Amino acid sequence: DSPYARKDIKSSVSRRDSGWDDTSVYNAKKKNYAWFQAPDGNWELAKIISVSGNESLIAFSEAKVTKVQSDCLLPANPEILDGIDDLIQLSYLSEPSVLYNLQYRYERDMIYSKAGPVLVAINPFKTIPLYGDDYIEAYKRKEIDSPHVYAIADTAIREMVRDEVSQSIVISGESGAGKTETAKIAMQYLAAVRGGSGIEYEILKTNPILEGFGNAKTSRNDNSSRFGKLIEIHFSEIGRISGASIQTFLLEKSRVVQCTEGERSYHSFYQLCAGAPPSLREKLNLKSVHEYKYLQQSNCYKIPGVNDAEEFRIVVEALDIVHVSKEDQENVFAMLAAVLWLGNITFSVVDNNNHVQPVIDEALLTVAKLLGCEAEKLQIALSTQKMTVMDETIIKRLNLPQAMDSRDALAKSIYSCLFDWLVEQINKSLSAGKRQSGKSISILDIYGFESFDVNSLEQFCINYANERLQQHFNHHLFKLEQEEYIQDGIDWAKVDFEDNQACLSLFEKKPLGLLSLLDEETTFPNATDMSFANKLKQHLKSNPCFRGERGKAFTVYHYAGEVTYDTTGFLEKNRDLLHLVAIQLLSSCTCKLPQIFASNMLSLSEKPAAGSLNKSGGADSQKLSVMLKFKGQLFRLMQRLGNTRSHFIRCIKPNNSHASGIYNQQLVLQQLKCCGVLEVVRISRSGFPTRMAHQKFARRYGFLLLDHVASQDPLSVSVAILQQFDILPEMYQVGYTKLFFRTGQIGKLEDTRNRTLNGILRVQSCFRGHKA
Ligand code: AOV
Ligand code: MG
Repeated sequence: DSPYARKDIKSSVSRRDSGWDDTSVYNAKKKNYAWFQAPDGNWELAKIISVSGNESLIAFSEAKVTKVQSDCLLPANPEILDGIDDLIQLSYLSEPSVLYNLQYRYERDMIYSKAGPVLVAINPFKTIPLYGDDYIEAYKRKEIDSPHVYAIADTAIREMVRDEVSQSIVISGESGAGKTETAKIAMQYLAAVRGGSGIEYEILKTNPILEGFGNAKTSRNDNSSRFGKLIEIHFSEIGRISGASIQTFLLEKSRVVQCTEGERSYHSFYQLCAGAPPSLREKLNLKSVHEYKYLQQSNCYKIPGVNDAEEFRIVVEALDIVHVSKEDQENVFAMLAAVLWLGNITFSVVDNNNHVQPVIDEALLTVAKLLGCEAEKLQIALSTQKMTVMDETIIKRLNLPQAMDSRDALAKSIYSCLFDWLVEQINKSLSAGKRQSGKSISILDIYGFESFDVNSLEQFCINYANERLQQHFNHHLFKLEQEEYIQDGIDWAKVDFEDNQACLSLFEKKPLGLLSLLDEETTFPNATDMSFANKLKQHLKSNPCFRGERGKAFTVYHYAGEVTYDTTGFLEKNRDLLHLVAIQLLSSCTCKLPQIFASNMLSLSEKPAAGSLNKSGGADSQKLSVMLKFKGQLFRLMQRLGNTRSHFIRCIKPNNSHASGIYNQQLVLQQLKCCGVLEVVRISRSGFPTRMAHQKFARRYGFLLLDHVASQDPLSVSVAILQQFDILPEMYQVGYTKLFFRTGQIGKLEDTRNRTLNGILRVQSCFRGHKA
């Protein structure tokens, strides 16, 4: 009974541009304020001065008065709703009202808001006083109920204990939106409220390690995570943290050997060079960051406000805490140094066919020493390739570009194996307490949807993952909404929402989906990026989610928008081959880590299909393609999430300059669309999003009743109000505890209430004026 097999969800690939249908075109006569969209796309609040025919005279300020078509205006919400906690409670749901509400809150440092069940978090880019023990305590005791990561974590704990169901907190958003910080804030809450055994301290200390080895400065975030992460926190029978496990996804390997101007490679390299004590420097023959070619190419060595030496100390301390021995720590640093020195290895031409060999110099000798192998073997591994042709092994010599590739491939492999090994060590340490209740809370911090000028295999994988997560999001929220209606005993009218199944099928269909075609082409010896692109166009041209482009490109219509992928390098990246000679080299090393890496790589290798070695044109180590491996990980992830109750946090980046106090409407709007927030609000709108307890409703509007109501019980008063105001039966539902309204209904009541109150006040002040 897979949650992905639901049939009652409308399958559609149409994408609404705005996220709203336009049934609520504004009848300008009735309201004082409305939203007007300026030519630059930004929405502005305007006061309506007069309306004649289809034209309205509106004022933005005393000095700026304009005549516009009335149907260009959208209704503004009554002031009582300014900065309301939950977007769903807005009477008029529209893009401008959502944007305005979030901005209103953001400007007051209320960075968290709800969109129904989803928490929206806007990155403040400054320290705000919303965290720490006092806040944790207040949320724990439910003394505060404004939206917060703490509130989400608290709900997760309560529901886990109450319903004995594992929970998950799924955090998404684009680069720099605040996912990793949000994940840490959630972890802090869990540790503070449910700690006790000490293991929670270890869990928190995994952050500096993972960030040191897996984060880097990019143009969009000084501390950008270059991997996805799921941390599962286990609880004991009595609801205390008993251990944890971490799963990582798709570390960006290419950064180790190349990165663009102004960015940095992984923090770990700079930390080591800046912070290693003299004895270690000597052992590893460590130089300053400026001397390593891999680090030189981006011409960026420092991050403002970050002290790499101090960070090194923090990472070492964290490694101590998760029980990585001093000896192993030294092994880890030796691998970092080996990678840096590998980048400095140069080659010289040795024959008339342009074959090359590494120069025997400080770089080569240091790498050999750090790995624990003979310099000569390293030379061979970097300049030859073994091939099997017709059951015969042939040694092929490499030219300069090939040799440089093999050197870089070795550096990338060592680094990614090191990362995986560290995660494994952390997991060993964290699982010491072994879970007891079998219940857990998982926190997912994974890269959001990406669309750049040039999109490659990395974006292809990331966006595919997001497509899967979006489906989980849709199905989950749909179910939650349904449950709330059923719980309060009201009619459940099916809501219709966009499903991204068609796009997922484009990826996953066998044998003619994007993933299958990619893997098939990857194993063909003579395939090129061009032949791959042509194959896609040939088989998928009639798929509504696909469009072939000129040359080597193709476009996918993702739920979050169109992305054009450039297939250049797709096949090579997907193969991700490390030559057998290199693996053999590592396994022959005397140092511990290279040996472990080699055996891990070999066990990952799949036995090639019969004969495929002959065809593989030099590929001498066949293993699972990057895409296949990722797909497997993703399926296991979705399965795990499927067994939990999910809570969603959508992080939003308010501007691209990492500055506090700047709110760029268009940027926020685009992200709200991408992460499905607008869609959640829209779904709720097609249901009954405004909810008010009978009591509150009776209290708030009861005084407007013209006729006396016999019974004073809240339900009778409520029904009388509904009748007096002619609220149509299809506009509301009466539940056991609450009244459920369609959007806009409370707005009407609220307007009448305000007018009446203003009237009363006027009468009172007249009266007072008279007396005086
Ligand atoms: P990301 O995880 O979403 O990006 P981060 O969590 O690294 O983004 O946040 C980026 C930066 O924003 C942080 O380094 C902080 O300076 C700031 N920030 C985020 N959240 C808060 C907060 N609640 N309070 C104060 N500052 C905050 V990436 O990993 O790049 O996708 O791959
Ligand atoms: Mg991050």
